[in-house]
Amino acid sequence: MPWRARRPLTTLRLVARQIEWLRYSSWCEARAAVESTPQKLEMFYEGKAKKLYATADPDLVICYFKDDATAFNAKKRGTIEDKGVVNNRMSELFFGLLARTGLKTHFVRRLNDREMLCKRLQIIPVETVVRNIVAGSMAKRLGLEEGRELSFPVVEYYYKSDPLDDPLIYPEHAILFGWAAAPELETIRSLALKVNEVLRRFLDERGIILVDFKLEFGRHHGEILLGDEICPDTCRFWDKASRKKLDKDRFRRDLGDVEEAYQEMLRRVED
Ligand code: AIR
Ligand code: ASP
Repeated sequence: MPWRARRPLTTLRLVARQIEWLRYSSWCEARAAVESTPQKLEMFYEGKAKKLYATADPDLVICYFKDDATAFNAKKRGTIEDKGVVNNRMSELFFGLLARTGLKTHFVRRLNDREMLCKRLQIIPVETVVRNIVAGSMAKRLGLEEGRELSFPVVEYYYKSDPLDDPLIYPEHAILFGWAAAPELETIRSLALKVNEVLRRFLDERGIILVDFKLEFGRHHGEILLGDEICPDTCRFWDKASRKKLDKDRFRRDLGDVEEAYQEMLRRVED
């Protein structure tokens, strides 16, 4: 009987198909697991506030946010409890906001409380500072009182060098010494001013004055992307009503309530 002869074959086929399906679904599960929690491989950089780890994908890195706090080129050291958690979450929110306005950043997604997945950048050794109000080193260098409003935002460049204490430079220096090409600096300047516009408006609606901030940029497959972090370590935030400082100046200047200021800023940004 032909049906009898075919029966075992059909069963075998079914079993084979089932095995194939099981293999495929476990492959899918494994792939999804890798995609959602990429493995941290070797740590290839440790800075003052962050550690960077390689992943199996050469284009992606995991950035771990520490609680360690330093100021004045690490001459002052300490810890700010849960700073890493606040900076990771706040950077996620700001990078997300910037992405929605078409600004490209290294941020891919937040993985957990202290880690985010980022595109691997070749960091340009020039720190870009945008200022809306006189404060910090600008007040000191020019003998001006902190708090004076600038009639237009000023973009400054600093050479990223610990042994030299990140000196202020002219953009020409960056071009001359090969730290960045002229068109790259043009892009950086216009991106920094756009970031200023977006963040300033967003923070103003939340009762915060964006006094100044520092950005770092890097190269990624021929494109300039915004890197690093955007948080109370890298920005000056003042409460609009009371002018209370809600950033790392509380740590730098021993003003107290450091942790509270970081948490308060996160609450305002999450609102
Ligand atoms: N900044 C500069 N280097 C490191 C950091 N975090 C930031 C400061 C401040 C701005 O750049 O947090 O928001 C200007 O700093 P300064 O010290 O030049 O006035
Ligand atoms: N974090 C840097 C340092 O340790 C600069 C600062 O934030 O003051 O010098």
